[in-house]
Amino acid sequence: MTSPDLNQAADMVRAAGRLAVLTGAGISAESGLATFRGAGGLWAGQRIEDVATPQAFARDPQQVWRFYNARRAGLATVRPNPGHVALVALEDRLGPSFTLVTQNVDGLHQAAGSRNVLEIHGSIRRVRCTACHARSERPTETLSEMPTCTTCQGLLRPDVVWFGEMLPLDIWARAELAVQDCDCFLVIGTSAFVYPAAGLIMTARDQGARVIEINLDETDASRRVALSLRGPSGVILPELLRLL
Ligand code: BJW
Ligand code: ZN
Repeated sequence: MTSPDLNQAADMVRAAGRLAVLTGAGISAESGLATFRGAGGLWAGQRIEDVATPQAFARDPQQVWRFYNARRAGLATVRPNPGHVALVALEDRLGPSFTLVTQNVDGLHQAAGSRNVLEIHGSIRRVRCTACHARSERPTETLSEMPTCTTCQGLLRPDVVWFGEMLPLDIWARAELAVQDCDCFLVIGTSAFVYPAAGLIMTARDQGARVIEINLDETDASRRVALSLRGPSGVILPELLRLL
C-alpha cells in the first residue's frame, strides 16, 4: 500500500545526498518497550521528568535502580522490529552519508545491525561510577539495588543522561554536525518534547533540509516539518524503503 505522502517522502530521501535520522522511544514501541509519555508511559503514576534526575537518584538511589533494573531485565527478551531493520538497510545504501542519532538507551539499533549510532542520552546497558567515573558495559547481568564499583566501591549509576545533565559532548557535537550538513532529516517516534534533541529539527529546517516526521500522532514538531507520515514506524519505514 502506498500513499502520495509516502511517495513524496521517498522522492525526498532519494534526492538526499546526506541523510540524518533522529529516533525516539516510539521506534521501539513495536518491540514491546513502553514509551515515556502518554498512556502506558514508563513510570507508573509518575512523570519521567520527576524521576530521571540526579536529584531523584541522590534522594533515593534504590528506587531509581529498581526502575532501571526492571527496564534492563525487560531488554533481555525484546528484539529489534522492522523499523530498526529498515534503518540498517538505509545505512547500507548510503554508507558514511547516513547518520543515525538516537535518544534511545535500549541498544536495539545496534542489535538490529546499525553500525554508526550516536546515543545522545547514553545507554542503559552501561554503568558509570559516581566516585571514580569509570564506565563499564553491563549489558545483561542482574544488578543489585545499590550496585558498587569493583575498583573503588563507589555507587554505580546507569550511564544515561538525566534532566539537567549535559549530553556527552563529543557525541552531541557529531550529531549536530550531521544535522547541519544533511539534505533530508527523518524524525521518527519522538514527541520532540525534550531538548536539546528536539532542537535538531529546527537546526535541520533552518539550514534547508527537508524534514520528514514519522509518528503515530501529531507532535510538537509536526507543524515545523515538510511532511508528516502518520502511522507505526515498523510499517512505514519498510514501505518507504521499498519505494527507494
Ligand atoms: C510511535 C509509535 C510507533 C509511539 N511508531 N511512533 C525548561 C525547564 C527545565 C528544563 C528545560 C526546559 N527547557 C529545556 C530544558 C532542558 C531539559 C528538557 O528538555 N526538559 C523538558 C522537560 C522540557 N533537557 C535537559 O535537561 C537535557 N540536558 C540539557 O539540556 O543539558 C543542558 C543543561 C545542563 C544543565 C542545566 C540545564 C540544561 C537532558 C535531557 C535528558 C533526557 N533524558 C531522558 C531519560 C534517559 C534515560 C532513560 O531512558 O531513562 O531521555 S527523558 C526521556 O525523554 C528519554 C528520552 O530519550 C526522551 C525523549 O522521549 P521520546 O523518545 O521522545 O519519547 P516519548 O515517550 O516522549 O514519545 C514517544 C513518541 O513515539 C510519541 O510521539 C508517540 O506518538 C510515538 N510513537 N509508538 C511511531 N509505533
Ligand atoms: Zn569507582
